[in-house]
Amino acid sequence: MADLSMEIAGLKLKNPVMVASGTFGHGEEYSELIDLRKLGAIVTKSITVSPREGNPPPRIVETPAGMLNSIGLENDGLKKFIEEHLPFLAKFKTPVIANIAGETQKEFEELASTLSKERQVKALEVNISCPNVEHGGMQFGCSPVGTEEVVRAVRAATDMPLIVKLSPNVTDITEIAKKAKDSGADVISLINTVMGMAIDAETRRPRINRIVAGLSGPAIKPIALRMVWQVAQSIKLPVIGIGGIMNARDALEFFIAGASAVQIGTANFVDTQASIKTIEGINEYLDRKGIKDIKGLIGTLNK
Ligand code: RRO
Repeated sequence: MADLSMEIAGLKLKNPVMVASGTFGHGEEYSELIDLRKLGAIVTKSITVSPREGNPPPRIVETPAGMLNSIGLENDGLKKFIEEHLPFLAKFKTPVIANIAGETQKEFEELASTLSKERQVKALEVNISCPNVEHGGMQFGCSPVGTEEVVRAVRAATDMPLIVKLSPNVTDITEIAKKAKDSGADVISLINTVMGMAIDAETRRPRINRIVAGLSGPAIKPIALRMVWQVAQSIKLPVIGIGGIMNARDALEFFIAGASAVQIGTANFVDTQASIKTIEGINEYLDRKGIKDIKGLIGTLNK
């Protein structure tokens, strides 16, 4: 078997396959369906300082080759995460990456400094790319100034590996990635969802209550792959590839494009075993190709 272990900015992973934020809750439900110990890391649903109910329904709809969501950051808040969800996740010894979302710079600081004190949290993923909220989210991640503001604040509040998750809803992704790096990011993860919408022609009503929502799934994979490649070419930071990865073959494309790890998101809703099958499929491919270490595949696009 090939070596799948990976170290990204000090974050040690037994394999480079994570489950993506927002598609795995805090692992409780999935723990009955898959062996969480086999995962490279678990990225939590975004955590906010206060609990949030999220947006009114309907807030999820299936689309050709994907889905739209407008959850609106529903979560139990920071306190409950630390008191209830984190102790549960800690039992599995799989690294926990806490995804954090603030409406303001101050909230990001509070989330980062509080979670940094938790031994079980091994890294932070800074969500500056949620498309479904009035304040914060994508507003930060779609401007170099907003990106700098948040990343600097979080960097000052933590020594943990800092992953910054970018939005694809920008003209030049490399400009935002560079700004995140210069502001203190250790790792860039991309992409969050692509803004989209769906209409029911019979009723002429939007299929999602908030009308505009975030598109994920296979439909966005070529966009994600292109952006991962561009960012990996333009800055010297590890990149985590996210966007429509359904199986090992998709994941391998991201490694070849320059990703050091991948996250499985929407695929979890289609097949609860998708992440485990992806790990197995990567192993099979490496063995078949005679590649002894996954690191030997990263950024090896034949042009
Ligand atoms: O909760 C959401 O609506 C949501 C978030 Br925080 C995000 O980062 N990306 C997304 O598609 N939905």
